[in-house]
Amino acid sequence: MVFANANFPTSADGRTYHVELKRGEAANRIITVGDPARAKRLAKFLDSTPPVFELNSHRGFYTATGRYKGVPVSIIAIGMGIPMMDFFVREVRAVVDGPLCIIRLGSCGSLNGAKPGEFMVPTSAVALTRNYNYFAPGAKGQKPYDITMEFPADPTLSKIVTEELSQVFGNDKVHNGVNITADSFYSSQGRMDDNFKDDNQDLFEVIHKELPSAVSLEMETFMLYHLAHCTTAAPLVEKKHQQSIHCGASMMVFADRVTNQFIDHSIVPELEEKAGRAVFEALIKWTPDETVHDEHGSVWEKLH
Ligand code: R1P
Ligand code: URA
Repeated sequence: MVFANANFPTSADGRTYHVELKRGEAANRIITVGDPARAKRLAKFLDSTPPVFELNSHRGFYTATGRYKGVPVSIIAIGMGIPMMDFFVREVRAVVDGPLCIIRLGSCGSLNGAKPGEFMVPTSAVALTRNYNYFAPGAKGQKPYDITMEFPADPTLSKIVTEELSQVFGNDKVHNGVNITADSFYSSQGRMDDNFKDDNQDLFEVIHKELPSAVSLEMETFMLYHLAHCTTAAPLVEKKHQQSIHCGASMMVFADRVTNQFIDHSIVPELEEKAGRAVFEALIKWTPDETVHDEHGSVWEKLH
């Protein structure tokens, strides 16, 4: 395939380089997940008409677009880590007109005593990254890990997601607070690994001291909140410097990092389905205040 424009590679028919979506294949409302199996589980809840559009990109992104209770939505599985969130948000932003509402349904570790099977809805997120310079030959006077400042979720969206999950699972099972997005499942989440020099034995103490309101650890939410904060006007909007991405996140607790308990994976499919329904309900409650992508010629167009 030939891609024009090294700055933002795009194929002749308008597909982006990694996510491979073109205009009319991603809706303004999106649920993003890590695991493609989770995405396929949620895609089953889409209306039967129009038929669900599915696309597997050569770089491992999976998209399903259709309607949920008549409202156009996409589910996009991105895999794991900060760069995958960056690819997804930028490439989808490039092919959708109007504002975007993106809600992540992920998994995480808890720091606040929340048990496996409970939920986090982070009101803000920081990134916690390995300071590579600290580990360089001859390096001195550095800290092994860095923590960024907080970037907020859309407060209205977080409230709706919290309410919808609470209705299904109960108020006491849904937690709000600051999420930490780490650049490793291992070193920068404080997991010990004798095969590497990680110098992370006191990482939880540092977190408790510098960020006492931290409740969860995972690997993508910060980048979603950060890019939403940094986005400029939507392509159809004339005003400049106006954020065009509204974002929120919800994560199932898979690991209790206080007691070291890990989720029994046999309960995950049902948990994901119930949570998925709740997140769909939140997503369709979002009301855009600007024109959304034209349905004419899109994969969610209702052909009569
Ligand atoms: C690690 O196991 C993965 O699980 C979490 C982390 O953020 C990371 O991507 O989220 P997902 O279940 O959405 O992938
Ligand atoms: N995902 C993470 O990134 N960390 C955990 O502990 C569990 C899920």
